[in-house]
Amino acid sequence: MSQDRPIILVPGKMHPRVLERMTTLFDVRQVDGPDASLITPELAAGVTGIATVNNVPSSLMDALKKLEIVSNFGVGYDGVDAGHAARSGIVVTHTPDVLNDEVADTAIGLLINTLRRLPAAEQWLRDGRWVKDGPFPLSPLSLGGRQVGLYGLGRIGQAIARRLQGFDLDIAYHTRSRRDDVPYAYHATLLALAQAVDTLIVIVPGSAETKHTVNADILQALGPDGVVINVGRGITVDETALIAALQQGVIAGAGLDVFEREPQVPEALMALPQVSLLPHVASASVGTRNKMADLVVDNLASWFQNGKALTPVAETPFTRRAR
Ligand code: NAP
Ligand code: 8YV
Repeated sequence: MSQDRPIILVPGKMHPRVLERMTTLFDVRQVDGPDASLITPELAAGVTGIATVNNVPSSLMDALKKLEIVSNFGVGYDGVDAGHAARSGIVVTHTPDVLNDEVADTAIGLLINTLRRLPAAEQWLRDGRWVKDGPFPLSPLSLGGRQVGLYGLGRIGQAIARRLQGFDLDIAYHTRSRRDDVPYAYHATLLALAQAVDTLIVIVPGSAETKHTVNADILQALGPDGVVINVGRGITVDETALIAALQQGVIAGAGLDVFEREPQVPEALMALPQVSLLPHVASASVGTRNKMADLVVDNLASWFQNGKALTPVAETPFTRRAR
């Protein structure tokens, strides 16, 4: 083991560019998962940083006596116990902004796919049904004239809203704090937003506060033309209530990139033709994932070289000296 290089633990899978770049800067150690029982005495005494894909429980932090920094691959860090990190003087970093455009573009694509059933139309063509059976059935829904509500209007929510403006759609939003820098209608509650719109785009973080907030009442409020698009976190939408609402025609459709128990997707959702499903790919282009990978490594490098993380999460704003 090198005495000079910080020891960075990778507990589980990691983007290859992160591993490749880290190898030139750090002493990199890999274990199968974020399990404290996998930590040897040597790791416990030596590891000062972690690179993770959104999975570091407090037990792993506690097992690493010299841990200073957790660098998360992803802007959402609901799988990292940032509260515990803050109390323990450990900085947590994430990858904001570099993925805004990719995720916003995917949200718009998923919205249109859901409304116009374009994946099913392509499958119709590929299956030879255009030749055999004639034109694909008309889509019951379209984008024009929709009232769109954004649940979340942060970095990505605003990028989605800017794109929606290009479609001449009415845009409203719900967040805890009203923004004074946007022209969209604000609703102080999610229910008020759902009553005012027919299309709800979910782009809030997954948290105890947002868990299952898109529930039966919210779906009822969206109404029979209602469509839910979720590109935030699966936990925010009550999947059981969503399936029931779709089966019973309480709402008209849903487009989901994220799920409650990934990679498991309920059979009942897959059986519904008015649903468009993606395997958590909103940021998943080579270029955007490379930018995220670089930010994971740059945060670690900046912390150990300059004592300051580039993009710490709000809970852990401290520098290396003041922690
Ligand atoms: P952000 O800039 O922090 O924005 C979060 C927004 O959610 C803010 O407008 C915030 O406003 C609002 N919010 C947070 N908690 C809320 C609550 N309890 N009730 C109502 N509004 C709430 O985050 P971002 O960069 O836009 O990313 C948002 C999330 O998208 C990430 O945390 C991640 O989970 C998800 N994401 C998913 C993918 C994917 O691959 N599908 C990719 C990237 C990100 P207030 O603080 O004023 O409430
Ligand atoms: C993740 C995401 O990076 O950034 C987020 O919050 O959800 C994605 O971009 C992806 O889940 C990593 O595999």
